[in-house]
Amino acid sequence: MDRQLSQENSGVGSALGVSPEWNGASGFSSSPSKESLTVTYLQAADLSQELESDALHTLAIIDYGCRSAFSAIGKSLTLEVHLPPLTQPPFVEVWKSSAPVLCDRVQDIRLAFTDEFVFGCFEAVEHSGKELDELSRVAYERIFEYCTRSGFSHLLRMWNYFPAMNAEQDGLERYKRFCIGRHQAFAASYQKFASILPAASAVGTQGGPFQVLFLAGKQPGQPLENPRQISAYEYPAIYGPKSPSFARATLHRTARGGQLFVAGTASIVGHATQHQGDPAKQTIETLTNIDAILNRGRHEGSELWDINCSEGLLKVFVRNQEEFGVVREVLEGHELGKGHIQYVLGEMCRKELLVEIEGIWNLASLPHEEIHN
Ligand code: 3EB
Repeated sequence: MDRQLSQENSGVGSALGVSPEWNGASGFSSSPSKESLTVTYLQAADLSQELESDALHTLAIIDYGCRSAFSAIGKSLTLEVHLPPLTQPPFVEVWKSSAPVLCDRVQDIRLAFTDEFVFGCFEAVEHSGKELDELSRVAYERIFEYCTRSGFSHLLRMWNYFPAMNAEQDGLERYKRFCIGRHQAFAASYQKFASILPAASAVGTQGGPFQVLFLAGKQPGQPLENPRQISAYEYPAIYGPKSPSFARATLHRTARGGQLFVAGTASIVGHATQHQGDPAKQTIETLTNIDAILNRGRHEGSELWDINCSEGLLKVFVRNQEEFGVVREVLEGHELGKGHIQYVLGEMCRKELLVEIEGIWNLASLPHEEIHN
């Protein structure tokens, strides 16, 4: 059995977000969210028991291809993403809030929301004849429109999933078309949008619809960049006609401290792919990039944040099933590999990239004298 899942079973630190040491340290420069969010990985078989036994309210349940029967639930957003888990038994990802949840549907967006947060998913089956730049522009425009009208104005995290990411569509790679549409929507809706971009992941699925998942809130998050990497929104045009619109991480403050949402991170330094053909070295480079982002997070703003790198919730996207073992071995030998980890099969946006890792880390506010570097 998978090591992380057996930890879940024994109830050891299964929830990310509620930690007894966090007792509402304050001193935020902008209003923190009052609710807390928690994210966990569960075995699908344990889902119903876990949901009943918990005082928290379930916002969203994301099923990575194990097709468990969710029909009984209905009080939260349930999503199926076609990224096959690489370990058994299959897992589901559960987002919870301390506040009650309601569900809704607006055009092609399914939603679950609380007073302060919304988790949503734009979903559309692709039709031949309609190019991906058009579909991604429409998806982003609808999401922005919903967020503006509903008052959940601040995007905190986004995930983009669609099949055949590296295949060409009318002479241009589908990922590049996706980036064009997303860029058009951001540019049309927000002036100087770099300062409001959320952390994101973009991963090629094994089939299924085009999906854009999003978490938005009533309070803004703080976008962070990685000093080892050029901001994706400033990538040169060799990677596509329009640059990818996302931040390397979003720092989100809550009454308990907060969370750092780290975007899909790969073996890229500056803007160049490193270690072509070497999954082990790509994994190490990716972890070095994540370490650099966590260090940025620790010193963000006037606050000093305590982030325990070995307590993250990580999702690892692996391009080739046969390289999964190598990727896992490297990660498990690293401090970041002590967190809760799930591995899924997925395609990265550049053909040379073999692995991408995203994660969520809790933040606790530290008094200034506790920082030594
Ligand atoms: C990169 O750093 C790797 O287009 O939304 C990672 C996360 C990547 C998100 C996106 C792309 C995206 O450029 C690829």
